[in-house]
Amino acid sequence: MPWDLDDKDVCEYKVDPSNPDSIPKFVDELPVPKVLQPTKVLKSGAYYEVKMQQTKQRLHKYFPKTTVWGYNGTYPGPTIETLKDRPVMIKWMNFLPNKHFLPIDRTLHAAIDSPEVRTVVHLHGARVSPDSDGHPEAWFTQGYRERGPSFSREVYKYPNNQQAATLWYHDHALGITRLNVYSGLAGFYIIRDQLELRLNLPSGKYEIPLLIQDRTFNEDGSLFYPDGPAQPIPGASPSVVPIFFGNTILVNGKVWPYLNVEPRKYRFRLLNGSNSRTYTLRLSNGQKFYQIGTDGGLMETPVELDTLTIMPAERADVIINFSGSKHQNIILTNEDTDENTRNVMQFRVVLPLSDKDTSTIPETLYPLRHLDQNMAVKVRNLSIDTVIDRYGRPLFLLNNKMWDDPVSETPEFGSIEIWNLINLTAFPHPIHVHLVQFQVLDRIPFDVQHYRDTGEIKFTGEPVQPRASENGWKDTIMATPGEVTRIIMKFDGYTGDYVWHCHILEHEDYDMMRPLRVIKSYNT
Ligand SMILES: [Cu+2]
Repeated sequence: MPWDLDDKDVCEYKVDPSNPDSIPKFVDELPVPKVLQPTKVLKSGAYYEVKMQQTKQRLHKYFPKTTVWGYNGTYPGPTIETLKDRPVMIKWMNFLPNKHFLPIDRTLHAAIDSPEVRTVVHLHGARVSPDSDGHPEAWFTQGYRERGPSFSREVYKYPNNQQAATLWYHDHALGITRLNVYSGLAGFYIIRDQLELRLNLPSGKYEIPLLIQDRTFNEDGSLFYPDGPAQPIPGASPSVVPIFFGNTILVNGKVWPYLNVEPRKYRFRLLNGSNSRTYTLRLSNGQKFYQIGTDGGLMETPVELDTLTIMPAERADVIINFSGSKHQNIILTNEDTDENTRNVMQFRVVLPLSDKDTSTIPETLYPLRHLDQNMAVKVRNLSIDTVIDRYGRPLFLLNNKMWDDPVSETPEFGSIEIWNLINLTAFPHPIHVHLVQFQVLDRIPFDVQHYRDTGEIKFTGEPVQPRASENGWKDTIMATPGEVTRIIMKFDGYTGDYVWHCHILEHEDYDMMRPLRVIKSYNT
């Protein structure tokens, strides 16, 4: 066994990383990613240099070290923090090896004839110009030696001209995003503003980001990712899989960690950074918690919840009050039939209260300007469907189009549009639109067969209001099966080429992603 023999703890348990039943839970303390300091502070803003590097990290106390990819050599990457309207510039640099350690499907776009290891960084939820958005074809290799067709700059500019929010940065390279993110390329990016700072929310060591991800390991502790479906695909090996669920849950890069907390309020910025898995979270002692923010920032008012569902790439800002739970061990659970993935992490309310908790859960948080349906100049019907590809594999498509079909979503700059996400498949997809934050109008049940036959929407029931946890600015939304999920957004900020896609990374890579081009308004 390739254990690190210098680690005294190693032989205490017979741990097989590939078998989650053998992995003791809650033996590692939750790591909190470090906040990155700028390389230099210029008049024009803070300038950072971030290197993507391969490294080895101990993801569980009783695991050998695991090879991962990290920003500045850490998984998750360091947290970048800024104030609203204070520009940030980041030179993203690729120092990764030339070979990927996960299986590449050469039948996918860009994976056919491009260099194997290519990267590009997308700041998810940010309003940025197209050349800093991390277009999937703006990839680059080590030292920028090779560059994708959309590559235009080494240093990305983030104006942060948007309200305080939990954003995250992650890899977005065409055809291999699922592998690059799974390898570890993800981190938090937090925008703060004066309005939020005045709210007296739990802060400092009482404000903690939680990146939740599922992984599967090989026996030697290395990351396992399937090289194809159980039934091999002739002509496509390795092959992308239609969905991937890991059997082990990590938070901030540790397997099933624990966190010692004081009996007081804490603010947690939850991010589902998993490839495919959706979590329905709950506290094992049944206590309620308060959601204060969605993807795009703080909500109008806090929402009291006992469960919270988040799909890949969705964020939820929550406050948990441990003041009535002294000496309890509380598990953050996930609704699941599997005994292992039913656990996410543990809170131990064992620390003494170090000071009086003066933080609050304000009754009102942040003004929310509701977008008016009557102001929409366009309604787009956009189907979500699946076909069978030439290898017999399922292929999920937006509006029945492939990634490289001509652009069809071309909103005018400054215009408001309603998008009808018409899900004809049997399960939900998290749909993400770049550049904008949108609002959910409702979900309306419709006749799937009728739509297939005629291309027309026939509603079969009353509109269902968005869940309480979705009442705010969103950039990623669950498009539920058998329903038309209606979202409304204003295409503000920039013109140019962006994308919209499913955030199940296995879908995004094959081919559930479409160009989005914001065009100049004809009226100006
Ligand atoms: Cu999908």
